[in-house]
Amino acid sequence: MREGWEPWPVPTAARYRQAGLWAGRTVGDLLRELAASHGGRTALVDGAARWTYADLDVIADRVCAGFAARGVRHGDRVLVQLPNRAEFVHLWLGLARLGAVPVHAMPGHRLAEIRALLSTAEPVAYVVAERVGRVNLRGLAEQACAGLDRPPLLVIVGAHADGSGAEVAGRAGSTGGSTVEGPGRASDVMGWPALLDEGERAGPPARPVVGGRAPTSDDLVALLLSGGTTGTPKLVPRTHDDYLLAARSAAEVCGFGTDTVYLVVLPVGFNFAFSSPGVLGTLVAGGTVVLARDPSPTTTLRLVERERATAVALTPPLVPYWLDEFAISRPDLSSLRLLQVGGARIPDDLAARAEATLGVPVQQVYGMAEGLVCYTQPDDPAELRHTTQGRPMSPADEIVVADEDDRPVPPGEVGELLTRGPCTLRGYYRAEAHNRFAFTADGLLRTGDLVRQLPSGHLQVVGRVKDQVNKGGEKIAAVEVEEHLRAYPHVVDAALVAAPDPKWGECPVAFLVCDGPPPTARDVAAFLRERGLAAYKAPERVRVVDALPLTAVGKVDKRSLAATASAPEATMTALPETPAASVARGWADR
Ligand code: J2J
Repeated sequence: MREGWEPWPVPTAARYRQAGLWAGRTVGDLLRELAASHGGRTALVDGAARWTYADLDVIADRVCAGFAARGVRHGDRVLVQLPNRAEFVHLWLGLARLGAVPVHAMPGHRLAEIRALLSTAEPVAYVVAERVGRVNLRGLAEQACAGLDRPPLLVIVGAHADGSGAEVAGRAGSTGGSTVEGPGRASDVMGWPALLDEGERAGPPARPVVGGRAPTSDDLVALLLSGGTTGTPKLVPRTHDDYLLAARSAAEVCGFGTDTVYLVVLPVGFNFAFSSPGVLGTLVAGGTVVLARDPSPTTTLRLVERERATAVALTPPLVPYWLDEFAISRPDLSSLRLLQVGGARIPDDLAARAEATLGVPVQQVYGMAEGLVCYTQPDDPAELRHTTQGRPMSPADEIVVADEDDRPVPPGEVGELLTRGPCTLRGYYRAEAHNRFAFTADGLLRTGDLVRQLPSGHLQVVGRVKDQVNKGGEKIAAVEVEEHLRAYPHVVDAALVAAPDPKWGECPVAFLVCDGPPPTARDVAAFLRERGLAAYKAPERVRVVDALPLTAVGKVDKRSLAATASAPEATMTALPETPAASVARGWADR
């Protein structure tokens, strides 16, 4: 056990190294090599600004030295909440060089999620955008950190297109520093440009260490947010070795090279957009990453044309919007060679329609922050491309389709996917109790996904055993929302289930047991927002029931709830009388 996380068993790690899967290189080393071999090539584009590989190498040094000057050390965590802008990539590469570990928060996260991340990861710094759209993220960050015993250094990335953060530096004087008063200790605040200036003054780090050591390839390079099924978000530890393998294998599988131009439409901190092959896979291959600040189809299709993008990744709900926009504006997509779709299952007919309309092969990507990622191939037969979610990217990925006793089901039958491999974690970060049932005794991860494997090896994701709603790629842990719902006045009990939804694939529906006036969906959304929950987690509909139905073993029977979740409101006065429902009523009446 390393600090807070479980590495692979020593013989397994040795096997991965011997096989050359883990290359023994850090991201910092790789960036130096890339700067030497592709120095003058464009690596990153954000709006009108461009950075070469040589530029990125210099900036990574500066970021590394800037944080080191502020006392951030190897192994320290840094919470990151930034939209799609160049600073995310600069920061990530700089932290990798220092050996400090970015924790990927999403721009849509609010007080509840951020507080949970602060408490689990105990970051020493929190890099946050001044605002995203109309949301004041800086205010949120200050509020989240108020009262902490050891508040992190707040580093604010300004709202300006050039990232200058003028208002922060202006307010804070020449050093760019200030403090925020809270009930606990005060947070130090500085602007991103001031951090870079400090880094530049300190000079390139001969050894990027302050009392620590330089990172090695078996150290953590990032903590990713798991889709999760629990009340508190779980963090996935990724090492330099395993994350670079994921990016490299993905780049190979997807045919990425120096001529690749990858357009980032999904949030850059999402594992799909960052490493499948995403940002990291494009950089590993020596290609160009283009960040779309705005995910609207109008902007992104124009960017494909302007930057001659060759690959892009979308979640299923975005695809129809792309097709509509394409029909209207007819952009030139002749550069595009790959349209990746993943995060949730794309309807088979939509995958076929997207290919036919855009004239670009659709690649289905079924992956998880935990590590395993599967891809279909452009030269797979159409049937497999449109109806399956692909094959694991590395032959070293072990998969078992298992029954409830962890035994393999007969070929072609549906079971839970269990997996183990050179990119797949062996334990969530600081989550010992959870780890005991999230893995089998042999260290296989229980993915919670119900799959079927075809003779070709391709997987079809047909359902889920985990208690989660997948709203078009955004994962909602039912337990987390239910805890908040139970705090609503007069709500005695609550269950959140997935209902089919034409736009999102699934949407959350809440079943509430009330002992007073029941709330509407609108009341509930406002309440959850006040409690600091991200907006996408609010239930689309609220159903009021006398009691929650229970299964034979006394668990809430979510299956029977899901079956009624999309029924019209008028028919919902009572649930169908199942034996479990009557048991529930009996229990509730006691
Ligand atoms: C059905 N369900 C899918 C798909 C993910 C690449 C792509 C996606 C993610 C991701 C990722 C699905 N069809 N094509 O990290 O690197 C559901 C499954 C899975 C969960 C993981 C990547 N693609 N899913 O979505 O950690 O239920 O990662 O277990 O956010 O999303 O969610 P997450």
